[in-house]
Amino acid sequence: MKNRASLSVVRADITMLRVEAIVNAASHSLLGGGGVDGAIHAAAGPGLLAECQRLPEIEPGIRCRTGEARLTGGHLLPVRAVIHTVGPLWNNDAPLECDALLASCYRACVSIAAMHRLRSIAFPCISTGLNGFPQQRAAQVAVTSLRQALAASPGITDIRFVCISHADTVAYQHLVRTT
Ligand code: AR6
Repeated sequence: MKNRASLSVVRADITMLRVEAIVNAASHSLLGGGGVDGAIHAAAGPGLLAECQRLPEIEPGIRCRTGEARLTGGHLLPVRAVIHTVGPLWNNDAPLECDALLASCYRACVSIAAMHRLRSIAFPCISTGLNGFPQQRAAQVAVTSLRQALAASPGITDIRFVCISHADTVAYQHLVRTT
């Protein structure tokens, strides 16, 4: 099946975007943290934290495993949904395992978005902040895994890569053109 989703790159604060869903680079507890997670919880307000607390724990303190995704409402954000995914911590000794877990995050986000008929999704550069994943490598995994996942999800028409840094913006623009 062919998906003609447009992949674009935007340099912005993800909490300002008007799309149907934004992706959060969350922690296992889904109860907030630093980086983009902190920004999303701050902008969404306490209703988001309360909804996350109601999501079932798989194990004590763990609501989402690395490479998986969970969906909540957008609360005070201008979006219908927030897709929370837990990216891998970069490990120099296991780069391919890290790549696979990061690819799994992108696939899981597309899958849950398709299930809820969300057509436009904005992604941050998952794992490249506090989790320490090398930026260029993460960008390559993001674009490749999304292109593959989108092929099976024709309802998703608009993907935005949201970058904070100039370096990420340039890297994604190049990869979106060439991958
Ligand atoms: N809009 C878009 N991108 C942002 C924003 C924003 N408002 N704020 C930061 N970024 P990080 P991770 C970028 O650290 O590496 C948290 O504590 C940032 O520049 O947010 O996956 C969680 O609770 C970087 O490029 O996420 C987890 O425990 C990218 O978002 C852990 O950190 C990801 O950086 C997740 O770490």
